[in-house]
Amino acid sequence: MTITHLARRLAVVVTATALLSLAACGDDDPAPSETKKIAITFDGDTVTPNGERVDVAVGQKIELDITADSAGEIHVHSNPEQELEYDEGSTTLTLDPIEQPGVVDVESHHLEQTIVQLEVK
Ligand SMILES: [Cu+2]
Repeated sequence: MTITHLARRLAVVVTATALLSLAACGDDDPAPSETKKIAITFDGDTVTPNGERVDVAVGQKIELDITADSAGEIHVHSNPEQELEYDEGSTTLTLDPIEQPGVVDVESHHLEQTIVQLEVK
């Protein structure tokens, strides 16, 4: 076998591998195993982000990394709804995965503000 033949064989193997990995990421994939992390900061009467849209996959693990100047509560308008308390300082909250596509508001009722809108699809 000449060097050229060897290179060609190698190219065929590489192409086949690339096609295989492409085929493995179709649209019917289960929820990404990667956790969606959303950083949220409460400071006085303000919260950041403030009404921003965030894409998440159905069933994806969602984590809220909260920094707050005082303790409070977050309301998630999923079905069923979720209420999550956080402390002053840093708190990491894990949401129950959302299994229905749609837009889910994440709010602070105390501030009467929408923190993020989860676009679940
Ligand atoms: Cu609410």
